[in-house]
Amino acid sequence: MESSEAARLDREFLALGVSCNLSLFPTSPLTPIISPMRNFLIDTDTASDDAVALIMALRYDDVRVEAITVVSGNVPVDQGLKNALYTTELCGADVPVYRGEAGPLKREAEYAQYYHGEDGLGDQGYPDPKGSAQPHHAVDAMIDTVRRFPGLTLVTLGPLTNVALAVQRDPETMATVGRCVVMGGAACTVGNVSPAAEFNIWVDPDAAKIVFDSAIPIEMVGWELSRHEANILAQDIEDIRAIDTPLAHFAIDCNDTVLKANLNETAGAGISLPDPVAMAIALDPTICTRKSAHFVDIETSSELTRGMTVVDQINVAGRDRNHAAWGKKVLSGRKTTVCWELDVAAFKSLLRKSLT
Ligand SMILES: [Ca+2]
Repeated sequence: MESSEAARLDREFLALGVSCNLSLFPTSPLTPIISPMRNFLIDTDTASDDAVALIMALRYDDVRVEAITVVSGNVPVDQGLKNALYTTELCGADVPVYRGEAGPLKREAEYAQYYHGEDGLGDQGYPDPKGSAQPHHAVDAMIDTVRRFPGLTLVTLGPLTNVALAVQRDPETMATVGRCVVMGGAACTVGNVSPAAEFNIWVDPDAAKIVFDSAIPIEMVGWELSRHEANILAQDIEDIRAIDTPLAHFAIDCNDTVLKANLNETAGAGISLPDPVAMAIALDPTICTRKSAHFVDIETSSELTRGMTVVDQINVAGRDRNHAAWGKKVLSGRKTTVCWELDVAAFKSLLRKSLT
């Protein structure tokens, strides 16, 4: 069977909520163990919306989070590590957390503490986590986890530095990822860190290009899906507060600086939650109500459009006149699934359910 065909069948299988894992210690080396659980690996620059996304995955019925890998992004990597550990402990989850790269492949680290708070969790004075990171590097852990759970779902919530290094080190293993849901980019629309680019891709465009050029089957969830009515508005905040659990209050409290910054920065009311939107689509693919596959390339050299996710929306990249810029991508045949529309009510419902 062609590997792409196998990957397609695996993805369809996963969409049915069933995964086929090769255990480290199977009863027979050739007998796959059918598990009712879907295996997730989450790469995160853990700040406030990442924390909410982690809760959603950790509390979802048929999903087992096998590993959390942390990368520099919204906050420095050690702060993100603390936040990821704190969030898993809030959920009572026993998931290994790994420290990854402290900055982009070729550029200086850039953070978004003006948006998420100095500690990334709204500066609420949360205590340090009780646990600590695993001794192995996140990139090693990522490759090892993908190897152990072929067909797993990789969800990326931060810059793609860790994933790019894993692709460079072991492209064959990384190509066995079943789905890769990327929170990142802005498909044919404005950016949030520059007019052209969204933060995760802008921070490390070189890494994003490596990942988008790879054989990993990417579903791109741009930040525009988390705008406007997808914001957690005053009534949504009231509904979540009314759940009255520690997780519900945490989800709102840790986004306190986001609530204020969102209003100042984009004149948008409410809390913007890009990572939970992407996680919702990873957990329940039907929450993305319109998607299509396109060639997508990442701008790495221009200062004006650094980190722009250029989507061949109307399929013109293959024309002769575009050969210099797009020929290599078109020849590779590697398209990205772009998510265009969100079932907002289903997203918010899933979010509330995870906080009960
Ligand atoms: Ca994030």
